[in-house]
Amino acid sequence: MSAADKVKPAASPASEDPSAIAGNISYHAQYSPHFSPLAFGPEQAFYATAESVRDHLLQRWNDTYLHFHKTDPKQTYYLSMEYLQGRALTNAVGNLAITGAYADALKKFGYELEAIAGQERDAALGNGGLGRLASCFLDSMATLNLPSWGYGLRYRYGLFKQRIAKEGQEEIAEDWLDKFSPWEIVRHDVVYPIRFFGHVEISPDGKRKWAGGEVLNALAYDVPIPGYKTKNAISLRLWDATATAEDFNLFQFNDGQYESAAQLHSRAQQICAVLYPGDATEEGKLLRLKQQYFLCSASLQDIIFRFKERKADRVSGKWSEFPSKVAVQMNDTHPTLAIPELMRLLMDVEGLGWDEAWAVTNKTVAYTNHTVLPEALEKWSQAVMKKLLPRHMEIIEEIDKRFREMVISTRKDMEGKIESMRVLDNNPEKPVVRMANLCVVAGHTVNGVAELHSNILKQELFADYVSIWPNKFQNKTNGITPRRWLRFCNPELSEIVTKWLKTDQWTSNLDLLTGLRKFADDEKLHAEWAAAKLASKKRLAKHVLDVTGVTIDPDSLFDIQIKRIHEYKRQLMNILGAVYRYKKLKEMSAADRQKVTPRTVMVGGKAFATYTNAKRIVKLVNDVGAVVNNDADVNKYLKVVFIPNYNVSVAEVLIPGSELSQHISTAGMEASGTSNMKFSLNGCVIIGTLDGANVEIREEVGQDNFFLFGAKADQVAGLRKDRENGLFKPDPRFEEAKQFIRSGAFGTYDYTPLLDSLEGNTGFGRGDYFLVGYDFPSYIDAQARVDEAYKDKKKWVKMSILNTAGSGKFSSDRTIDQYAKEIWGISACPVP
Ligand code: 7GP
Repeated sequence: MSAADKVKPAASPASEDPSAIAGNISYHAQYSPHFSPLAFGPEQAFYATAESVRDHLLQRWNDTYLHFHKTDPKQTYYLSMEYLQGRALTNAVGNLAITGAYADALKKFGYELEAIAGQERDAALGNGGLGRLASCFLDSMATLNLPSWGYGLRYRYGLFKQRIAKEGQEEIAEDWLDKFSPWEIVRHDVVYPIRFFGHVEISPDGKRKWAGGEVLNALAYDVPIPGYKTKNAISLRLWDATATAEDFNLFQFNDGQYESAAQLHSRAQQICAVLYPGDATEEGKLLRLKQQYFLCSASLQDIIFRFKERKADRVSGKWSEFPSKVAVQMNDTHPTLAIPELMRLLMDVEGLGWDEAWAVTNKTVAYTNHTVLPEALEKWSQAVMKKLLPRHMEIIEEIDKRFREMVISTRKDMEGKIESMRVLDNNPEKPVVRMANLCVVAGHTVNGVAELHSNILKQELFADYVSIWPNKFQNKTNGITPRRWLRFCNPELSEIVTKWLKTDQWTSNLDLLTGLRKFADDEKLHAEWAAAKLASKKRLAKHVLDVTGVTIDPDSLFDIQIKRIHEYKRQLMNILGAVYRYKKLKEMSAADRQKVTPRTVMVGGKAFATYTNAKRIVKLVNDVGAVVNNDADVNKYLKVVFIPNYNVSVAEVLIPGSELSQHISTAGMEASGTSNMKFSLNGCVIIGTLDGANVEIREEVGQDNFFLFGAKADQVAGLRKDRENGLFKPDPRFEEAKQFIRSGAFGTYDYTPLLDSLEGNTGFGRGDYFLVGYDFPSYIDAQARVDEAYKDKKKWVKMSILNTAGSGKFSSDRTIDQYAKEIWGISACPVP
């Protein structure tokens, strides 16, 4: 039956009355014909509903654009290669405060809003924490009415989808755009040319200009981002790469040379095909650099266009005004090319001299570092850079030269350090451009993402620069949006929080959560709190059954670790702990087993396609699960489940249902972590090391409500040295767990290389660099404390409440407010 058979179509979206909304949904089913007219199943209902909601968003987007245009405030542009937006429908109606109206409207078609929202595919244009952070930031920027936009790429396939097969993880292309995304609006009038390759031309007056090569187009797609309970909606502008009809060689085509006729079109498609294409080959490296430049060039051309658009007299310059109107934030080093690109546009296109262009660039760009892992600090081959971006390479060389001269002339004492501080590494074997150094030299501010991480940046990674620019370095502890990560994903707990605080204002002022502390012993609250948790655990158990076929017991302790699989995050320690627990259970008498706290250990996360050890870890978790879960002696006391295809919408089911979550990285390695904040906000207790934001979470929730173990960051270097000197004595429990796996207890797969990575002398990529062996005994002890604590229900619920109560600091509203005041210099500009 068609939608119109049920409800008469109505074109206007403006009303918030359920009947009018139902009419508008019916209208979209009818007149935005993506499907044939008679069908109106849940999928069709989702698209029609989303398009109806989009009408509301567009109205706000237009009003906001116009308002910013008129008031001409300073605006921030967030450049990021990643955004992990997840689903948008629940969030959009929630932020617009029209959830009830849409739920009622859908009932007229016989549908539940929650089920319809579940039809949506995740927009998975990100890899991990950095990408999800960018999405949380957009939500906060819009909510705080800040003039700000995000820029990214519109990947056709995003990050891969993970499937678990017999051999372990398999990657398949993510099909989020296979049908279409109802949230994006293509802007056919926002198109910029992007050049690659070519050469530098020098005119008679000495002016340099980039010419030749090949030119593609960047075409804008806007995803409106609504603020929470405000009229403001900002933009996530995603660039797609296109070629024109002129680039299509009709002559060749008619001559049967189909592929070469459309060569440029196919190259355009490659640019936005996937996030992080494999970079083992030269082609792969070139493609990644193309992607980065594509994002930077299109965004900066757009920023300059808007700068001019907002005041007529900017056509002829007034460039010194630019930094008072524009702030550019580089989300890690991927958008570093924004620096030479802004220099190029200012000098070669707008006619500024070097000093003037440099002053403008320096006052405009700032850099956030998200990791200290050496392999993630980008270095691009100078040869590749010269070939793809010859003019930018000249500019980078000049920046490098001027930096050296500055240090030599003003800081004689630093001369010995210059080589490692330079932008260029001219090592004849492998000359490279160091992107992080370029960001530090050119940006006005550099920040880390948690106190500990920012201190490590200042004391280690960027220590030499601190002595030159002591005021350049800041900390901005990460945050998460409380709307998506509590209000919308955990309605049961949200209601309880609102009821006890007697206000729902905590959704935009998360510090109000401290008000829960005074009820931490209240028995009534305990009962409600435990009931909400149980409901979420049941929902989670259903998800696990649906996607893995494994039945888990909602009365067992739900213990979760979800994040990208990486040796430094130490999922291997988690699984070794589970193996040890299993072995002990097997050795116990049946009577003793009954005293054990039943546990369900869940692990989820994607391993990068070429990261072999990470993939072995995925396989191991699955193999251990297959044995443990089918062992009738013990599976009442322990289950081990690998959750496939971890993404934002899976997190929204897992986090509310969690009781213990693991944030167990080697101290000093995890810049911040943000899922730790989400878990804690949802009343989950953390077992963790003093790493990243764990340190601050523990301070806020209280040390009694956090299971701490492991080496501290300042011990790590010494422990590695000791190990190198043969001073490390492994704990027998660690040996026992490894030996059990080696014995073949979990199948015939060869785990030798994985386990060997934990043996021998330390060194990167071998010899237990991440100190699993050193931390294992204290980890097992901490887990034993968890088991004991869980037996005391009252104590556990109190810990849970105090975790939520102590989470106020970790709102991304707080983080963004600090960026706005302390880095960007922007202020709120609400639509009246
Ligand atoms: C991550 C960090 O690993 C995580 O600790 C932090 O919470 C998050 O950024 C947000 O700041 N880094 C990445 O996701 C990443 O890809 C390499 O870093 C550039």
